[in-house]
Amino acid sequence: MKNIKTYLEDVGTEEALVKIFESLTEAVKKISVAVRTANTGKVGTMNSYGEEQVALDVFSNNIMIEELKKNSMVGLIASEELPDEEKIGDGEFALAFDPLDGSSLVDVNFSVGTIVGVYKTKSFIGVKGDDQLAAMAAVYGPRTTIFITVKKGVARFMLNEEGEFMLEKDNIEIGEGKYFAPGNLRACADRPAYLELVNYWIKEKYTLRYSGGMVPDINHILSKGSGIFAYPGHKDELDGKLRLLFECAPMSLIMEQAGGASSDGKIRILEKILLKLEQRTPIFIGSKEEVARCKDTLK
Ligand code: P6P
Repeated sequence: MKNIKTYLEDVGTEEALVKIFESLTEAVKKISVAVRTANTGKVGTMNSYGEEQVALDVFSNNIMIEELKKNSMVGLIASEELPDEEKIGDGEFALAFDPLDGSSLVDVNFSVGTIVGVYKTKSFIGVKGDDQLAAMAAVYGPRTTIFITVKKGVARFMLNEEGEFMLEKDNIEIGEGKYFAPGNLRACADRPAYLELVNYWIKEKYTLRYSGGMVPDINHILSKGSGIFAYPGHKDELDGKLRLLFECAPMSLIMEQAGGASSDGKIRILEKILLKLEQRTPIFIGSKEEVARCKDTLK
């Protein structure tokens, strides 16, 4: 069984990027412990979206930054929990991350995740998801697993008792199948086309797999090899809720590298140019035919 370092070297990853993943996996291990033990009380602070931060958001963000500061390959970071991008070193790599996506789900003991996109850039403004060199999505569930892509396919690793992430499956392929994760169902109230789409999946007897956590919900698609995750906008939030830089771009790179698709309903998520750090986007991500169905029904 391969660990991450062996896998990355075997697919010909540049040494500097291997070192980046060493820091990321260290951070994920520490966040995994924190999720299981730390308090989830509110800290009375707000992130730049006006969302109250819970102790775990801040704690996970600090863990990530602490690990990345030790890595000479890292230069710029941006976090969903920080108001702006920050230069933390002189390295050539820039990392954008959501350190604990779905943190509000921890106190009901649902699975949550960490999402990271890796770039080489002096600023995130103006980048697009296709510029990413790598992406990672960690899931803190009954097991701690991570999906990784360095744009040579997608592999899944599981944290073992020795604290090592071991390869479970590589060359992950997304086909077609009947799982659906219809987010923002509230939008059905003012978007008849979304109601039509959800009704299609129901009438065709698709299996519902929706937890309210983007990472575990998309992890389900990647692990089962098919399905669709949708989070459309609606009249009060035309661009939906999910962030392009911190959530949608990394997850879309992983999905496309696994042979799936990811769209905002019109264009590929990975083509969208970042105009502001907090930019949100609707997202339809998963099996190619399902993403096409979303685009056709909602256009
Ligand atoms: P809603 C979690 O808060 C999150 O950011 C994503 O992980 C998840 O897909 C989405 O929001 C869920 O949003 O509107 O269903 O609570």
